[in-house]
Amino acid sequence: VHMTTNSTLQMAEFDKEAAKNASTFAHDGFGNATLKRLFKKIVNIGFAATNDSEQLKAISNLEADLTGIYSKGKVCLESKGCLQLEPGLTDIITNSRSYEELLAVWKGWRDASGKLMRTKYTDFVKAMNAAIKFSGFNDTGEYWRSWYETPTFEQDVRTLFEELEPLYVELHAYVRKRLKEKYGKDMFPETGHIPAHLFGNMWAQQWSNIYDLLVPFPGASSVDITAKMKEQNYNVTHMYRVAEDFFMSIGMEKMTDAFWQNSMLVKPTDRDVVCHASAWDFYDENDFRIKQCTSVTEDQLLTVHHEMGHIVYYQNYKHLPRLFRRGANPGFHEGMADIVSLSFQTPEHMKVIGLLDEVPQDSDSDINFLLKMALDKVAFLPFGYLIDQWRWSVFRGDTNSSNYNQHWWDLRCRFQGISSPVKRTEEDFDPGAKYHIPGNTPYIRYFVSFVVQFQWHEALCREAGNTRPLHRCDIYNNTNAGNKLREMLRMGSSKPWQDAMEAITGQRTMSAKPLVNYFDPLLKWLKEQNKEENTGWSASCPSSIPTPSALAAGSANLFISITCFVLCVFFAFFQIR
Ligand code: KAW
Ligand code: ZN
Repeated sequence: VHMTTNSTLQMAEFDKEAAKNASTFAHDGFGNATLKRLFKKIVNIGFAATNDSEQLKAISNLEADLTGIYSKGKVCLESKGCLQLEPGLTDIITNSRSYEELLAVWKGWRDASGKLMRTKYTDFVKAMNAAIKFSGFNDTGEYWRSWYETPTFEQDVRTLFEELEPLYVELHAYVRKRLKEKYGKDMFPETGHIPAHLFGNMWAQQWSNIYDLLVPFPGASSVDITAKMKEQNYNVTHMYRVAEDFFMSIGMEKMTDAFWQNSMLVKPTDRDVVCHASAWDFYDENDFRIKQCTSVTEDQLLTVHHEMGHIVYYQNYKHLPRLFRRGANPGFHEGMADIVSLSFQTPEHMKVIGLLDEVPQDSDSDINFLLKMALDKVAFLPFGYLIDQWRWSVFRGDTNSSNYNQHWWDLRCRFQGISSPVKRTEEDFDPGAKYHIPGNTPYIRYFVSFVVQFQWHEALCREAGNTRPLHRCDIYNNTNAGNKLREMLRMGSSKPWQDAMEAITGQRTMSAKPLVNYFDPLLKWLKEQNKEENTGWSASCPSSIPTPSALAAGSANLFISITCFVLCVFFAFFQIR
């Protein structure tokens, strides 16, 4: 979380002082495991360990500059004037179905954000790597990974990803088939990649906004939540009340008065702010806040639940010493933030809150629903995996400013099976167009979250005595499930995450199985749909890009040919006469 450079330096002074005091104790030999763990955290001060305060200043200033560029970014379009990412550009990417308009916004955002960050980001990496050496880490990536307290962490996430890949590949093939029907085969490279700007999302990370183009059974039930929300005059406050009601129904505390007074729930009109949603703990057991430029859409309603999930974690571990007031690991905080989304989106729950009139019971509607969920939860997996593959490689020095963008697209092509719709070079810096790069927020936590949230959902539904299939389970109103969840939350980071995992699931490891089980009926259906398809894509990016100008050139050629033909016929006619 960003702070002013002055407060960063003051915090570093405090951390250093505390670490110095703590190291006068032989804490490695402490018999009390919790106390020992606390001391370990006191002495592990990250970047603050550097002996060069200029380095810390540089880190803090560069981060402020980078997020500043991101939050000031504007794209000017002939038809719509100048727009910021939220809500203007996001609205177009979400709703436009014009290849060229989408392309203008996609490229425009990258020109207005990432492209301006390249030198600063290079300096940023240098400064962080230099500072973190003082804490005994080889590079910043190694430091970030240490938060997972698992020596095999890199290998573990790779294994999880490989278990999930077959499901993603089937989803990808189905979506590609349907998008070709919509935009024309000509617009797709031969290599099997899908152009990155067609997914209803600026980063192609979640695809549910183009559900309307992909509905498996148009005749069966599916809902347009955004439309329903507008119809029912949802406003921003109501969205937060709906989320609060869910958490309270499973026995969690209500939001504090300070939350309602101090949060920033709508975008201010008088200044540029960082609109990317976040949740803040002010460490006084009462002042918790959300910062979000909330608008009335389905995506935003889910983000409201996500951010409030972070707050509920804060509320449950507020009794612990400050250094234990964290997630069991960063993936756990994000998992907690998303756990409710699995119940909330079920047709059963949509009916309860009045966003759906009738709960469908037929299998066609079930496939519709599972596809919608997969467009968020499965489509995200390679994206969630690859962001820090890129960053770890940068921190390690395997990737540097001469191949930043090249390596980025290598990963995007290889893992997501998507390709850039226009030529990219090392003048561009496309990683910077995603908030977490300038914001310096690690990303593997979201991959971990998307795996563990299904493990927890399965365990909580068992606790709730659910008898429906996993994807139709809603833990709303179930305090047994809530109590189980609380057992984990209230541990904060006072125990290794394996203990927290055990408290809720009875197991001590991450597992891809619950996610795979959840989507099993959909996987069968997708395989059937893809029987005639060449699933998959080449490992490397396409070497040439089909572009609208090629298409325009194509139609220009056609125009010339037709004109020539007409003229020829015309002259031939006169010749004959
Ligand atoms: C996502 C996207 C859409 C729908 C659901 C989703 N679930 C997860 C994602 C991915 C990711 C994204 O948008 O790419 N989600 C977010 O970035 C949500 C923002 C956040 O809540 O995770 C926020 C990010 C952040 C971190 C630090 C400073 C500023 C923003 N994280 C937190 O607020 C937070 C709170 C407590 C502990 C740790 C992080
Ligand atoms: Zn989050």
